[in-house]
Amino acid sequence: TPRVFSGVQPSGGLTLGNYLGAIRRFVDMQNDGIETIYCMVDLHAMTVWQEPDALRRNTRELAAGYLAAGLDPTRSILFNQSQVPEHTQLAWIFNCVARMGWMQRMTQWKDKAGKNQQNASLGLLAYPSLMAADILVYHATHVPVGEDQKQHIELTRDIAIKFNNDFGVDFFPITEPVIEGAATRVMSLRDGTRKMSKSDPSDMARINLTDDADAIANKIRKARTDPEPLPSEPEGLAARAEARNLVNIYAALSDTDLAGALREVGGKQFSEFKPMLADLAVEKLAPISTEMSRLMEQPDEIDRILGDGAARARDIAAPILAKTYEIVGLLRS
Ligand code: AQP
Repeated sequence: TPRVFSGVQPSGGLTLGNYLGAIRRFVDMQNDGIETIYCMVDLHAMTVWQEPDALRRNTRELAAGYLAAGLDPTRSILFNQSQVPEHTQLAWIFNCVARMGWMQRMTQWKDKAGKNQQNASLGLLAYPSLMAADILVYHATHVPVGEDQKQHIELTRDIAIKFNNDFGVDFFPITEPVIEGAATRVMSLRDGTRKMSKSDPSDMARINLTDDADAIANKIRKARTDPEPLPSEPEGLAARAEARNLVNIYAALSDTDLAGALREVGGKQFSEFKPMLADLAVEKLAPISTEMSRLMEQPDEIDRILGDGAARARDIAAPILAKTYEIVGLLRS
């Protein structure tokens, strides 16, 4: 039977990229009646420096974002990673299964570590091993993610395969990534070659789920574009990264694809298209942001939901970890 796991880092406010690429898909899978487990991966966030107060606030804000977007704590398990110690316990075993070279090949490691790799945290290098543990400690079969996480899911599969081979067992499943929809890779509003990211130093590069209508309209108005009108076919966007990104966002928000969106907006100038996009974004995001603000006024309720989710997550993870310990020969008495 399928079991879905995914997570988002509380490393800043949620972006439209996180929403369209991941969280909206999480909600769809929950509503399809699949068993769904969604995590706030606070231990991943701290692989780069986080102010303790900001980490606490961002974890609650992420929980509020999950709930406001439609995740239901009675139908999905919602929790933060550090409250379920089985993740780090399994990650240690995976650190001993995975190879250094696998980690060093990851593009996220190269991007985030930058030129001075010697000065990056050891946690940042080991990130994919903890991610494999997040997934496999539940024997999850499917992981909805944005395009940027595909490489890490492949590494999760490699770790599962090597573990099963090394110990001669058929224990960990070979997890499938689920990368679907018009917006698996939402790009920066300032640079169509970079992905929209929470940690981009420029706030103008992203739409935050907490942005108000004026901020959204302003960011879309100032978004980088080119002088040509929109084409009528997707091929016409091939060499126009910024234009393609805005039409992609429009398509995702109106539940269609690039071709469908261009049937509606093809031929328009940006002066006409941008206000349409801003109106649509406000229409879709305002209810989420209003609900997030309401929930953020009830931190105790959020903490209660996360505590309850962690207890339910541990009920699944603990026996899988115990079996793993037995397989590898860690003595229990
Ligand atoms: N721009 C994006 N387009 C589509 N999907 C995206 N995701 C992130 N950015 C985009 C998806 O959101 C999920 C959670 O991401 P994450 O928080 O675990 O880490 P990330 O991919 O590193 O996201 P950010 O926003 O860029 O965070 P920072 O700046 O902290 O690194 C994942 O499924 C991801 O694919």
